[in-house]
Amino acid sequence: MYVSWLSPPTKPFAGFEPRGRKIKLIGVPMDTTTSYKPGSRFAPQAVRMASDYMELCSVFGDCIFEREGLDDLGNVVPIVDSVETTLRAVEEVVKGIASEGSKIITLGGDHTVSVGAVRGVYAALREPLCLCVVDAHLDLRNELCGRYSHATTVRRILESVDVSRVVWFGARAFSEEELDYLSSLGARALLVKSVEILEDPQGSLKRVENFLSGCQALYLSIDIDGLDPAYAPGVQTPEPLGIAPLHLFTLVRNLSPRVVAADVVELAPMQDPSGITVALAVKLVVEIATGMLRSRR
Ligand SMILES: [Mn+2]
Repeated sequence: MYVSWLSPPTKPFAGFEPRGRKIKLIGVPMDTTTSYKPGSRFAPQAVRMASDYMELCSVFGDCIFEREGLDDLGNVVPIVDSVETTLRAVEEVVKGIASEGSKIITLGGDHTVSVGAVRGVYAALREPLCLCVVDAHLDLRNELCGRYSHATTVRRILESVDVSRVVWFGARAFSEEELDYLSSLGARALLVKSVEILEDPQGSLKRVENFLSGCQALYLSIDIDGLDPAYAPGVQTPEPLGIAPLHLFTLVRNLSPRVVAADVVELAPMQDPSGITVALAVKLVVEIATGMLRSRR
């Protein structure tokens, strides 16, 4: 049983103890594959703590999540000397949850945790996935401080999972190696750069919707550094010229009814003394869950 990998939360998200709801939340407090500022291991507990002090209706005014909530199942405990073992644990837990027909929200941890989570969803659903990645970075390097790091996340996913379409939303930190790899993906990849979103938000959101319109199962991975550091300073690898919360929340509202699983990663509470980035992460969970509860799937 996948539950054996989990340690129960001392303080569940918004007080939601498990009782057979449609959405399951798990935390993965792993930041050992971070190259710059660590600290995302503290994100799951920081988000749970802040959730006690925030409203649970969507910013667009929908209160279904306040009524229905989610099951907070606690954390996957990382194995500090083996990223692969930790990722296998995440994969087993997420696979178990998805096999039961539940939706999943994973709180990182650094972006590497998404590799386990996407593999788990794919193993359970056995159908091609579409992937939408909100991130300042492409995370397409073949190696950075090793094969598994927060800069190789999407490459490892694409190597091991049948992803029929992949979108990057808000990217602005590129290397030539990554752009070459992205080009090699051809028509199944769409890059919507941060500067394009800032110049034309509506047109950019429309491009994503059109590109993903045929997707049945969608995985949404939100690296919180996709937002501008002015709004979200509490991240492990800040990059200037990012998108605004409105762009992200509108994207989430558009996509989340078709999202089978999502994650929020790279949040570093120690870089966030005022708590504004943690508050944004709480609202993201609310917005994603609201859309999932509105889904017919
Ligand atoms: Mn990332």
